[in-house]
Amino acid sequence: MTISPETYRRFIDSLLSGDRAAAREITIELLQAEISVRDLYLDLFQRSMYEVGSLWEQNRISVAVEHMATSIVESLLPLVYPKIFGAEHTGKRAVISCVANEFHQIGGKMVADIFELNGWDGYFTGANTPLPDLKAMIADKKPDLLGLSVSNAATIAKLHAIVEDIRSEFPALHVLLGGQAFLWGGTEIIERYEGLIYLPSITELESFLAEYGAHEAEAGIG
Ligand code: B12
Repeated sequence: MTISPETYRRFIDSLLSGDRAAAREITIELLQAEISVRDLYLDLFQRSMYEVGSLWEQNRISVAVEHMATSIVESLLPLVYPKIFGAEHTGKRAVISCVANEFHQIGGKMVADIFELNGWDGYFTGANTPLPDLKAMIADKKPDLLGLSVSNAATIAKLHAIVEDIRSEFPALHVLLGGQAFLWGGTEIIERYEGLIYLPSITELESFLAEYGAHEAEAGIG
């Protein structure tokens, strides 16, 4: 479903002016019109957050306005829960995490929601998760996949050590990487370790999960 330029404009204006009721109303209208979770997340929430980011970068809005817009978008994500948690469960599990010192959590939250939508249990640890605690969560939940969300380019330098540490304890665990940090480089890490996959957005994640399911069905697993 395409979001009209007028609707998008109304939405971004509501974020920048702090009109929570209007932002919520627009989201509900789109859900009632049967927009897919992917389209809502990418074409409304992600697009508007990227615009907020560039307005902030150009000093056209204050940090306070950026924080306000971010908090409104975060508060709207649960509106899709009735759609997400209705899926039949496959028994597959994913742990999604933002590593230590990574405070951007909306992308990771969306990723966890897409897992749920596809019948997985998506455990989301949130922003700034210390590595020992992340490893304890992996030991507890025994996920089929781990997703790491990295937005801050400065985190990329620490990613090798993080992946190595996780791999030494969980050698067979496949790791998905995503987030805007990779726009500035760093994807070469996937060449260094087996079972490491970079996916730029939830569109590629949906295709990946469809293929994963098909592969397992073919192999008679699951
Ligand atoms: C909101 C925001 C913040 C908030 C975050 C609060 C929160 N609750 O999440 C706060 C205020 C904490 C923040 C802080 C900072 N921020 Co900031 N922030 C943003 C902003 C405006 C929006 C982020 C967002 O929610 N995007 C929307 C989501 C949906 O998009 P996404 O994260 O890309 O996720 C999608 C994909 O990448 C992918 N994906 C993401 N993770 C994963 C994981 C897996 C496994 C997979 C498969 C896919 C996947 O799927 C998602 C859906 O498609 C961006 C602007 C932008 N362009 O995004 C800047 C931005 C990310 N921030 C930036 C910066 C510089 C900072 C600070 C360094 C600023 C400062 N000087 O303090 C700090 C760093 C803090 C830290 N240590 O992490 C820069 C990063 C630049 C860079 N080279 O690193 C950006 C790009 C702004 C800019 N244009 O300069 N920020």
